[in-house]
Amino acid sequence: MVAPLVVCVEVVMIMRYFLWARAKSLCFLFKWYIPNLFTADRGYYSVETVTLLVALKVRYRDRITILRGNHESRQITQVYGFYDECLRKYGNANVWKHFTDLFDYLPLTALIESQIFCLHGGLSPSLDTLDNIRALDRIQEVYEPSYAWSSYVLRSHTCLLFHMKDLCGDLLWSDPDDRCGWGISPRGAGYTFGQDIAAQFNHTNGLTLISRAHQLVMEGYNWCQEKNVVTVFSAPNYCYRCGNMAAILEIGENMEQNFLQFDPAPRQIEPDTTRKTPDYFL
Ligand SMILES: [Mn+2]
Repeated sequence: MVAPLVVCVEVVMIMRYFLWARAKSLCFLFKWYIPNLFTADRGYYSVETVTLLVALKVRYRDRITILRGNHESRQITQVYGFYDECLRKYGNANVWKHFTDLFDYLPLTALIESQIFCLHGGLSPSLDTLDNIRALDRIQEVYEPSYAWSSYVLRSHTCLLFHMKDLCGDLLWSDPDDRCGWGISPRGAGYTFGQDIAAQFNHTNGLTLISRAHQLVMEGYNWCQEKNVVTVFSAPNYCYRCGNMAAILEIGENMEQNFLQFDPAPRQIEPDTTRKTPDYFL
């Protein structure tokens, strides 16, 4: 990726409040636009959001990069709303099937000017270098949390297929943590990694920053691990009730970083749905 560009994450509801109105100018104002990554779940308009993003990708394929997130899988979308929404709006699961097939082809990571490493979740103890990540066979379903525990045990000695699946999943599920080193993630998938891990990864790969999503942050963005990692979250008032601000990250021509924060648009009439908001908030 070449700067200038915009990094935008977790746009589950952004289309309704922001992207829909601003998409055209975003596309034209900035050379690249990176949803990093949208979550195709948990909004009333997930199918419209993902349709718009894919349409924009088709129209401006060199200017938009869409990365895969932990919700872009068959299992997770069946739990958190995307499957039900497709069924409700189209009367069958075809649209859901086509989108989830498409998700298998989304890249897991992106690199801006060889300096900023973008991905949804975080690092993996088995992937020390960018070349390790490039070598992954990523075109496949990624694991879901319940599976991850068993695969954690299996990882050391069983088949390569499981191993690959796990490594792709780590990139979508892991989180930074205050504790040093690697830790078991409370999510039941991926790992937690400390500042020492992030600093070492950045040093080894000649990076200045890891830009990731995956965790709600009240200001829309949050620096951590001595500025080795930034979390960017672009869905205001997440799940229609978290009260958080959202942010996107502009990267200028000289790699200068500027966060743009925004609130949700005023609520209009909610669609007629009885969908229950899931407990899972991360
Ligand atoms: Mn996530």
